[in-house]
Formats: sequence, structure tokens, C-alpha cells
Amino acid sequence: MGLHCGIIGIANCGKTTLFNCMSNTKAETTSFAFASNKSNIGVINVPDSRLAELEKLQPTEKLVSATVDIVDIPGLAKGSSHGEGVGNTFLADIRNADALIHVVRCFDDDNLPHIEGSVDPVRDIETIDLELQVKDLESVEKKIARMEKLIKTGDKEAKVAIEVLKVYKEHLENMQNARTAPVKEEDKKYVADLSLLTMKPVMFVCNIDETSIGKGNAYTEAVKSAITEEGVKILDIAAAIESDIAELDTLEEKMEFLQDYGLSEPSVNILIREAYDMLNLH
Ligand SMILES: Nc1nc2c(ncn2[C@@H]2O[C@H](COP(=O)(O)OP(=O)(O)O)[C@@H](O)[C@H]2O)c(=O)[nH]1
Ligand SMILES: [Mg+2]
Repeated sequence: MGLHCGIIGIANCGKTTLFNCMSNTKAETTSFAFASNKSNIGVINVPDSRLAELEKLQPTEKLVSATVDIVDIPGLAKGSSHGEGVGNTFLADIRNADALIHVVRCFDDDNLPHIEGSVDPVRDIETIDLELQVKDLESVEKKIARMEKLIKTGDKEAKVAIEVLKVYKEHLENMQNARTAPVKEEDKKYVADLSLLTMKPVMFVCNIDETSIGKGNAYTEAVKSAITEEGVKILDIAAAIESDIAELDTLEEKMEFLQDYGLSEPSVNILIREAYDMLNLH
């Protein structure tokens, strides 16, 4: 089984649009908030320009590129950790992911009302993070309860485990993600079995309109100021434009279209490479 990368984000931020550009499969995009409760899965090749170059030098029978499984996970919304929206079956999909791509709406569109009444990507990130933190807190608290029982049987390791688990508990209660908890590398084993959702490596995609390509906008600036976590990548992608490009038949047409926007390759290619790097680093 390949590496799994999950696409998350609030309703209508462009997850499925982005998924379609990445995977070239056609899943339904719609503006109905809880349109789908099933995750879309696609296997994508990691575009590597070096592979093509190598092929020229030394033709091989088959060009083998790396692959990543990409999963478009709908359903996350305010209150979804309590079963609102489509319920929380999607949590299993997030739990199975090795890394996450968090898509945020950074475009205005009067025809596409935002579920919260306004476009505010920083609020949206906090909304999603909070839902995941609530779930993680549940997992940590359950394990603390289990360890407390073990301590009564004289288990010494359980005592150490509880100390570490309490650090995570406090961190999550302060609305922080598990991956930033002040815990030593060797102590992380005490939560490894929990597959904490906010422990997973994440990168952000700001879904922008075409006029913001290459320069960003006030929304993307706000996201960049809000995400202070070290090593977390933030990419601007105009998903709607990328999906138009993906529809074109010939490479020439695609290149022409890209050049009109000052791009040298589809931004989703960059995204796929970044996602692959993120998966391999962890
Ligand atoms: N204006 C604009 N609309 C977009 C963009 N990306 C997606 N949409 C539209 O937003 C709606 C929801 O997109 P979808 O990908 O289904 O969002 P999801 O709920 O996150 O999967 C669809 O009608 C898309 O056509 C964008 O960059 N700009
Ligand atoms: Mg969708």
C-alpha cells in the first residue's frame, strides 16, 4: 500500500476541485455544503521532470514514477466532532492518512456563499483544527484512564506514560495541535498507538482566484501570518483555473494557458511533489 495523503478543509473550499486536478479522475464538485459523505480516492504519479531527463539518457522499458494515494475527505465542519454534518465516519479516513493537505478558501465569490457567512481563512483553519483537537483530546483522555488502571496494578511504565499523556492533554485543551506539544522525541511513543489527527504532518493550500496568481491576496497574507509552525508549507493554487488547465487536451494548449498566467507548470504538480516530500520526511 502506498502513502496516503488526505485532503481536508471546510465545505466548499475547493477540496474536490483540487482532488480532480491532482488525480485526473472526475469526482463531482458541487456547491451544496454536505453534498457528499464519501471520500474520493485516487492514485497519482509524482511528476518528476528528472525522470523524463533520465529516460532520454538511458531508455528504460517502463518509466516508473513514485505514486501517492490521495483521498478527498468531505464532511469536516464546525461541530462535526459531535456528529454534525455528515456524521463522523470521515474521521477514519483522516486517521488513515499519513499526511494532510488542508485547503482553505482564499477567494471571493458572491455566487458561492460561505457556510459561515464570510470568507475568513484563519477562522476556517481554527474551526477545522478545533474539531480534530476535540477528537484527539478524547483519545488522550481514554488512554489516561487506561493507564490509571494499570498504575494500580503496579505498572511503572504506565506512570511515565501518564506524565507524557498529560502534556498532550493540556496542550490540546489550549487549542494547540498535538504535533507542536513540548514532548521529547523518545516520549512520543506513548501516543503513537493513538494515531492522533493533529499529530500528522500538514501543509496548506490557499485556494485563490485567478487575479491573485503569483501575488497572493489579503486572505493568503492572513494565512501566512497565522501559520507560524516551523516547516509547514503553504502553497497558493487557483484550483478552478488548474481544473480548466487539466481539461485541455494537448500539452501545447496547456502551456499556452499556463503562460497566460505566468506559470511554468501546473501548480498542482508542485503540490504533488511537496506532498510527496512531506510524506517521505516523516
Ligand atoms: N470562484 C471559485 N470557485 C471555486 C474555486 N474552487 C472551487 N470552486 C467552486 O466551489 C464549489 C465547491 O467546490 P468543491 O471542490 O466541490 O469544494 P469541496 O466542498 O471543498 O469539495 C464548486 O462549485 C466549485 O466550482 C475557485 O478557486 N474559485
Ligand atoms: Mg467535495
